Amino acid sequence: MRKWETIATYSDILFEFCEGVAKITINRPQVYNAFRPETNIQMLEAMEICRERSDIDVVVLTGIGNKAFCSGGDQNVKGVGGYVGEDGVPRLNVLDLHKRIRELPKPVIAMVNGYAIGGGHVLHVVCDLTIASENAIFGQTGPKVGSFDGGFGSSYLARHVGQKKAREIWFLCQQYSAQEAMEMGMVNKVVPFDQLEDTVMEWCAIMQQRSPLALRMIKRSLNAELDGQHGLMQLAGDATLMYYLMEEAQEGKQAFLEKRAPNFKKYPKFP
Ligand code: 1HA
Repeated sequence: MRKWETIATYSDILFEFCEGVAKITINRPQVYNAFRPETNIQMLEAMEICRERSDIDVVVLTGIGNKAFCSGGDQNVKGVGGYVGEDGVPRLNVLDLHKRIRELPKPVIAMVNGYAIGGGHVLHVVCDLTIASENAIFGQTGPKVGSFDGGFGSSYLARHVGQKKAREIWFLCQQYSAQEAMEMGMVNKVVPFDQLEDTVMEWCAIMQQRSPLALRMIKRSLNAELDGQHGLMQLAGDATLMYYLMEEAQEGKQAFLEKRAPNFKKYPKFP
């Protein structure tokens, strides 16, 4: 039996840790795990903790129960200009979460346990990997309910399934089985519901044996191809990080502090 320890307690999510894996579970079963602004604020905070804690190798995003991963924005609080939080302010702050998932220098797996619909579908799309249970159902609803996500929810989706299929998904707003979603290329693996978490944890354990810096650079590189200057900035930031780990960079700082000219000649130049 796997023992999940609570990392922090929130009203809308569970945030737990086990064997180097952090699990963020949307915990709003009464609305099929739809999110409201507070849900996103809490997920953003949890993601920041995942970034900072070096004992967290992989992050898993899921929904509570066996009905829904996430059904998108909570239609009960959809106001004019966004989803209205307890502070009365309308927000579209799930977009901040998309950026955070992509920027996290660690793999993020969507563990899709039921409906991934609307903004909930976009959430699995932005994760690095998606493992779904056989009962999972995928689809967009925007044009049916008065919304659209022209960001990662469409352009990145098209990278997974191709332009024609992405247009079909958005224009028709139909639902797709887990098997269909896998055949389209937006799901990595489909398993029976009772094997979902075990499979996700097996994939996490495999990635935990890989070089974390190599995984980080691969994630950054795959993002950079699509994310323009922002993606290049993230990749370049990690190049700087690696340079700082080298003696050659230390020599520059050391020479400055010792008020002498730096001697960079002693370091190898590769062809
Ligand atoms: O497009 C964006 C954004 C774009 C740009 C920037 C930011 C964005 C942020 C968000 C979004 C969006 O997410 S738009 C799309 C919003 N979501 C939806 O349109 C999905 C609405 N839900 C459904 O289509 C269906 O409920 C379902 C396909 C997920 C499940 O259908 P089913 O099995 O028939 O169950 P159903 O009875 O409809 O739902 C179960 C319960 O969950 C219902 O509550 P109950 O009557 O039992 O009290 C239902 O009202 C509730 N529920 C489901 N989804 C939502 C919801 N309540 C509020 N909001 C929901 N999204």
